Amino acid sequence: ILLGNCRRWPLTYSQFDNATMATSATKRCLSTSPIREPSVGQMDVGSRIKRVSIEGNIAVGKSTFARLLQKAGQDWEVIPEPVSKWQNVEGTSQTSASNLLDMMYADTPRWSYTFQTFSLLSRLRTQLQPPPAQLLHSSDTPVQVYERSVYSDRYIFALTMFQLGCINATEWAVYQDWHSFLLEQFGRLVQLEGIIYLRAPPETCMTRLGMRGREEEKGVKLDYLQKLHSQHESWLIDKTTVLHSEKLKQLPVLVLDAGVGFEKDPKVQEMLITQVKGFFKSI
Ligand code: UDP
Ligand code: D5M
Ligand code: MG
Repeated sequence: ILLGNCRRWPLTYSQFDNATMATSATKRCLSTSPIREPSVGQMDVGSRIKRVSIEGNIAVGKSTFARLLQKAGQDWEVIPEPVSKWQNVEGTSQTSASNLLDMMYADTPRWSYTFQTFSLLSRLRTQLQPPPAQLLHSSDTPVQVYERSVYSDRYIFALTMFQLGCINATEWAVYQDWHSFLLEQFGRLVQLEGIIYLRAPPETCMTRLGMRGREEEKGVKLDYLQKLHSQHESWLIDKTTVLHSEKLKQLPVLVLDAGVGFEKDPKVQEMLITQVKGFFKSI
């Protein structure tokens, strides 16, 4: 309702938007195999590796920036958001596949809570995967960079859906209970060392969203992007969002100006990548 009301079915399912992102990381985050228990060796590796998420509004340019970052070095692995998994939820022997992203935008109050359960599951699965051996061999200071995180799920989207009335009070209470429980259980395996915040005016994001033309997002309104922008500002700039963990409050945040178009400007790209490299060293 708040995001538009457009039922379209069936859809063609798009894959990740660029073949360069179809790395082993992509394959691992799309995998439906069960979460592997980390071995003692992996726990040691876990303490050497740094984890960072790229946060920002819809269509601000996270995936574009992630691709540039991946091309700029070997010391990090960039892991895209599993959007295609949300667009193609595997069916069972009795049911066919479905597009949960489309369902969520078409009937937001009905599907928001379900979307949050699946989104968190897929992000947890991604964040729990051990780094590829190649990354550990090629770098003394390896970094895993995620497009969004289990934290933006909760403090940006789920919270916004609750505030807009698309998740009711009971769903919100249940969500927070199991979100906190899961993060307590997985502890430092999913903890981040830093956040990169790609920041741009919601109007710029709206223009970029239109240019990208993702079918499911056709009904998204500027109001929604403005609300998500305020939510990012409260969490990452003003620090007024009530968070479940003190450690999360203290996380270093690198704010990058994504309002300046960087996609086709090598100078701006270089400036942004230099800031990121400095940030990786500092955390
Ligand atoms: N884009 C742009 N200028 C930029 C960065 C991105 O025009 O400096 C475009 C990009 O080509 C895409 C759209 O903005 O069509 C959204 O980018 P992306 O998918 O990277 O955004 P995300 O949703 O991942 O933040
Ligand atoms: O984000 C991909 C798309 O998925 C975009 O339409 C926002 C939506 N998204 C991502 N996570 C969530 C949660 N947790 N709830 C609701 N909607 C979500 P993009 O910014 O294009 O990379
Ligand atoms: Mg993206």
